[in-house]
Amino acid sequence: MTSDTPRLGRSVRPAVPVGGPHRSAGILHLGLGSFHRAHQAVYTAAALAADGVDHWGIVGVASRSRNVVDALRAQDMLYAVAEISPEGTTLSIPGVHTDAFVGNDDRARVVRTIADPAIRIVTLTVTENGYSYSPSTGSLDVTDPVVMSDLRGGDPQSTIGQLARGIQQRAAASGAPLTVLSCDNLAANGSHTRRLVREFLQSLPGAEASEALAYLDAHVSFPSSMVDRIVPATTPGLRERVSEMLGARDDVPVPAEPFTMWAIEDDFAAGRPAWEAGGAVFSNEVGRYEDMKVRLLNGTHSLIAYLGALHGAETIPDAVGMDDIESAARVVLADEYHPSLQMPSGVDFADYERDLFRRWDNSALGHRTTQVGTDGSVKLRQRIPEPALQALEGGRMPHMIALTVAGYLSCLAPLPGFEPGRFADEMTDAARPRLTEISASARSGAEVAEASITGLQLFGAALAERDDFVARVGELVDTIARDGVRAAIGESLAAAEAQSTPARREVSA
Ligand code: CS2
Repeated sequence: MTSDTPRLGRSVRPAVPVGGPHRSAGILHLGLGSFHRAHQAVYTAAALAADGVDHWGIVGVASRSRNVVDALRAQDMLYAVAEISPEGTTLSIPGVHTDAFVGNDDRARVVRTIADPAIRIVTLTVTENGYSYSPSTGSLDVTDPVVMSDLRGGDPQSTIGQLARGIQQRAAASGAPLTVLSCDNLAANGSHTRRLVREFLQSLPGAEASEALAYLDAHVSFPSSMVDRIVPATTPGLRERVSEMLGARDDVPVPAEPFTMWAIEDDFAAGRPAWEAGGAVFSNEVGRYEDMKVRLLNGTHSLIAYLGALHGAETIPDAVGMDDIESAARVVLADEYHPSLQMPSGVDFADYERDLFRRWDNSALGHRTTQVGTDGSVKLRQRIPEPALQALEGGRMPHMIALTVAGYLSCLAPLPGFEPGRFADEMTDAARPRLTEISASARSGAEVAEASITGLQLFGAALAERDDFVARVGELVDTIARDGVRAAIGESLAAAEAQSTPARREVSA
């Protein structure tokens, strides 16, 4: 790229075809991060190209950061998606966004846009962290200062507050039907979002919200969806490479793996784009898709990330390339996550597993262990409690899930004297300050496990009561600090093997 390379825009002709332009926006998207731009935007581009109807452009809202918004505006709302595999990189430019703004800078506009009858779908990728719910109860966290302030009035800052206030305004103005579509890795993300918005409205004083509640129940649908595509963070190197390939400067390209999947409940109150044109599956088994993905992919991903970081692995392919981590990943996936779920009809476990290992092996993608390990307190809350509890109730210790939690705690709440390394140090997490406090005074793994799993109920109330699980995690935290992560993996694999029934051992032999 040279200094006279033109900026990407509709008047320059980049080396790949450009979608759109689309003028009307039927969709408001909250959470203009990389995932949305490499997933939903790509499906929307395929839908619009297939049916040629121009009423589903997307207005994107970034919660705080100006970077993406400013760059998109300077590039006529265009950016490239770089599909990266060891075989090479291919680019596409979805071109489906009609506008973008920063929600925190104009909170009233977020509410107003949700109320605008021209908007018929509000989609969300605000991360597991963005739903303002209490991990121990699953209900709206009314003790969160942001939620408290949003409930008092004024322009709301939380996503749930914005949805509730927007729905309230919409009910009072047009009363036009609306769909709210969560695209985050939360189990039952549709009904979960509905519940939180309802709880917000119900917490308003007096009869302020009764009209909105009636409207919500009658005219707003909350389909669940399962989203899947590995999207690492954008690096300066990628910017340079994409700009060279395009012959135009793109400041905000997004990298993504070739694989992509979207399963959606077909419950749209006011129509939808033909996302199936991009390969989306409309299904009444979305719950099964979600459990499959959140446990098999995300749950195992967490194990790979924490053990990998402790092993000094910078990327997921580096981590899963280590024999003992690969074995641990295979055991957690097949013996602890798989038995906890029912696969969706037509999806074969062996094929899905094979695909996962191929995807994690994609060394060209540069997906970092730090990125997957970030926000573990909210992510693990979605991934581990159900399968762990099911195993425990069946009389089996989920050794590899316990090892995942021990890995997480060793990264975020290391015992005094234990150095988890820089990839762990770089993981950010809302629970970090509380975990740091715990680790500062802890004398044993048991104390760390007890204070976090039982005391903070980091993984919900039910797991907090499983003393056997808490004790096992504590032992593994000690082993990691004393003998290293290799020893803990070896010990866990041996314990898992010893626990498997003779029949099972015969089958796998
Ligand atoms: C990952 C996910 O960061 C994480 O926790 O497990 O972001 C994962 O890459 C995506 O869910 C894949 O669809």
